[in-house]
Amino acid sequence: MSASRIGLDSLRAKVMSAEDAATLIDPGSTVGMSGFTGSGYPKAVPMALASRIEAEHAAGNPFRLRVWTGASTGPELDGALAKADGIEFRLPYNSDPIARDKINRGEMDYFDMHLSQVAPMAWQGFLGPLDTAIIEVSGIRPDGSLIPSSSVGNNKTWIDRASKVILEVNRWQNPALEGMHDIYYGTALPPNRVPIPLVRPDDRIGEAYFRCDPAKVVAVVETDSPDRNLPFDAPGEDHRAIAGHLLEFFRHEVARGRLPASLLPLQSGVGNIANAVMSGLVDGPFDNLTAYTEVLQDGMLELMEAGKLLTASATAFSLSPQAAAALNADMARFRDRLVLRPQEISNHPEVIRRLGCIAMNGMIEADIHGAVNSTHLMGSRIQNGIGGSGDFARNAYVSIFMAPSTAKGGKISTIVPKAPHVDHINQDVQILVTEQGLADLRGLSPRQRAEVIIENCSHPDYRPALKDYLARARRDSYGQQSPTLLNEAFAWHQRFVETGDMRG
Ligand code: 0RQ
Repeated sequence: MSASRIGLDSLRAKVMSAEDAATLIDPGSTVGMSGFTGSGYPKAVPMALASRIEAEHAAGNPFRLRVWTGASTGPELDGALAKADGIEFRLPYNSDPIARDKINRGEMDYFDMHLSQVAPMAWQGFLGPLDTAIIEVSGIRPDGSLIPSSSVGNNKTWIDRASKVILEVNRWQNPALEGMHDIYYGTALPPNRVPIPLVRPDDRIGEAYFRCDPAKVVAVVETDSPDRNLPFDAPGEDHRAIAGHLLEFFRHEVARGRLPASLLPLQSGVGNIANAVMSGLVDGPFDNLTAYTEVLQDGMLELMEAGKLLTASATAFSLSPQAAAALNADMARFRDRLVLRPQEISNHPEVIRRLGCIAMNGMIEADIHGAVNSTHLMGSRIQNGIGGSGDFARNAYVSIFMAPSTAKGGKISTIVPKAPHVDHINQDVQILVTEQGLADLRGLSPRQRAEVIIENCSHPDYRPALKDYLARARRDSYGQQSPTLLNEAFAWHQRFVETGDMRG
């Protein structure tokens, strides 16, 4: 690789192999990694670290780490370290299957937290000291400042808080990313906090680079490795139906004067439904859209290409290989319309509330009173984590959750009598959407909500049983604010655990 990506001589002198850099990390230490939904994560040092950990374990030496990230990363990080049994504790969001398995077997502790709260909690000292930051960047400037790569996440905080810093300079990242980032250095601890001066999604309030004291950098590793860009499935019939209901809802809200014709800044979760909604907007009647969100997926770039989306702010890209190639080929044109920020700002409750975001997130299940579970299967097994869904849901102008009405080939209803795990209380859930229809829960009591959710959102295979449950709960429940039959509330989940099917 050309040396031009490392513009500071004193850091060029610290270039070494990933294997040598991995020896600088002590067993039991806390490591803050870059990376957010498969982009911008370090790709070489974690793999070398995993090999070292395996060798230490083979020699009978314990070696496990506490790992902090932005959100999910890639198989070369979470997968490799979890496989080596090298992670004893992890935060804040994981979607790696090997790590998920370890967590669900009780072999790894996982602190699942709101993404906006990670950096403040680290600064407040609530998470303990941070020993080493391992950060992917796309370049080092002559003054030692760092050009971020395809995600920002918590990198600013890890670089500031860590005792030592290891940099991976990834030549695969497009040099034209330079200038797209907005790194805000104005946050503080109470009682010294001031308003975040961001009033439009595309406002730039910070700097294009990370500040970094070169004296803290103990190693620089050069890489040329792609982000883990996975293709999206083509939207299925259910996904298209959900998108259709949502677009109809937006039309209705605009017609009633409750949303402007260009809507409000969109936040869209990860996954196929979110992508299908974005694709639906391409053909929809809404123009001059904006996005204030966490990750930029293919659908957002399509909307931009179609001239519908003016600007978008996020903390990371999460693109298919085709979309990444299209972006890379045309980065200069996109650069002025895209902003990547630290996740404490992309997900900041104050900013989300001020902008009036339209939050659209996936869910595992909702109960008939409108509480939503985004994280746990059958009440106990983690799927991914709450991610940014809570940051956005509570503070949005409209908070929408969506899922197909059944999972696992119809053996699971995603509308249930009671959610055995709740991430979003009913006050944070305003709209529920399945392929069956949309339930507008704003202004409804729990008793009214139950009727609308069952009628509009549940699958016909489960609707009679839900109606029967509700009728009996209205007759026999201890109270009538949120009618519940305690001895039956989780019976469907129990049946699934025992028989593999919620249906009786
Ligand atoms: O299982 O993988 O074994 O087939 O859960 O479900 O249908 O693929 O849905 O990819 O949209 O994910 C809530 C997990 C939905 C996601 C969740 C099973 C199902 C499948 C995945 P398999 P799908 P999606 C900003 C917003 C939290 C974070 C968030 C998520 C697997 O949206 O992680 O919102 N959200 N962040 O079969 C048992 C049920 C089930 C079920 C689905 N009721 N019971 N299993 N499944 N429903 C972005 C970030 O924060 C980064």
